[in-house]
Amino acid sequence: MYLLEETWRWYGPNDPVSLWDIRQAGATGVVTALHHIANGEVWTVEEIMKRKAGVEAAGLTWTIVESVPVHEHIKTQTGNFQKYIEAYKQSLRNLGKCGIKVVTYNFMPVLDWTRTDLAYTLPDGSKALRFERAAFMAFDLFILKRKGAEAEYSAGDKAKAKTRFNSMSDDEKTLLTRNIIAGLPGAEESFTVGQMQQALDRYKDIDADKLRANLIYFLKEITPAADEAKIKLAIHADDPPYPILGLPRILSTEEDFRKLVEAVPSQSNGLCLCTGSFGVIATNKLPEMVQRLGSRINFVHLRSTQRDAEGNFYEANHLEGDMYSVMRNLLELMQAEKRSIPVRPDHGHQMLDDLKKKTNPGYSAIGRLRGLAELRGLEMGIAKTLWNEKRQ
Ligand code: DNO
Repeated sequence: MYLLEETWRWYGPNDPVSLWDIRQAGATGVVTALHHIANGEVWTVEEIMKRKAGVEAAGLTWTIVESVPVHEHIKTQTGNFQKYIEAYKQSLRNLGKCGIKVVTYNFMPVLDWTRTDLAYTLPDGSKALRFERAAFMAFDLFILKRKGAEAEYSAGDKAKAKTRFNSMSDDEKTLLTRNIIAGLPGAEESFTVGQMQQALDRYKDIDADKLRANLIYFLKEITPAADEAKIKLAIHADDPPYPILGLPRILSTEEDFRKLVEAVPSQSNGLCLCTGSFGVIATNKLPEMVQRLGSRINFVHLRSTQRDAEGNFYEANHLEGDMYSVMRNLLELMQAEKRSIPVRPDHGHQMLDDLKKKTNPGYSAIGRLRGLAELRGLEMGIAKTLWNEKRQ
């Protein structure tokens, strides 16, 4: 029987969560990246092997990278973008030589994932990540004072943003700004307010169609290298999956992903199905996406987002939402395709002893341990019921 490959994201030797912690959580695979290598530089075989040896010394495996960052020049097709594409191909070849099987990446302009609140207290006292639309609009209109922002919001939204802005203390404004632009764990870029406007300006003539065309160009260039290196690519969904700061979005729905596959059918062109990111849009039906996207799913992030009609969301416990059906469909897919699919518990709550520690937002140990344990139990319950199989 094919079961999920349980993995865990690790930020490298500086991560407060150690490889042994990961092993004790019961994961077998580590998902990591060479964060010390500048965006756009080639990952050498030597550096990859060094990291791999470290992971293996703790009895774990490293077959998934999250992420090899895509340089902003590739997304905008400006400057020396072709040089960065060549470097990307070389990194893929080198990763392939070292036994890496999956490379995760994203094509979000300027910012990787975005939240307004990294310590949203839940009724049980644990802390979750949250995106609050009014706070985000307040940042956009009154802190960043983005060019053109005024014209993009309705009068009602502007009023909400103003009220929210006026309710914040100076410290809260500073914290909000830092949460949005200083880069969350794993983010490839980090900005000051001044630099942020410049970064946004680079997209002033790039709409969603143009950004998608640039992504397709990039995929046409790199998929032959990925195929040759036996690497599967896994593009991550936009997070949040709607436009922010006037920037275009191109991977927020199943349809968005289909467009990429139609343009670049190569088998290495695949998806990182992030249930948390896609789950923010009510019309993204996650269990059906598992069934329909099937062989294109190269990696899965499992978490659950609780959204409301305003566009706010927070990260709930892992099993909330319809995680049962997602899990059941993943199990069915794995049996049909005779392969094990790697998953990781995404963004745990900061809880218990971790509340006293400095942790990477979303990536503290205990919350993810809870998430992984619950997901493993759910998987075993379904496997035992439907196939009379259980995890050893
Ligand atoms: C956030 C992560 C993202 C993801 C990248 C993939 O927690 O899911 O940072 O790693 O978008 O390139």
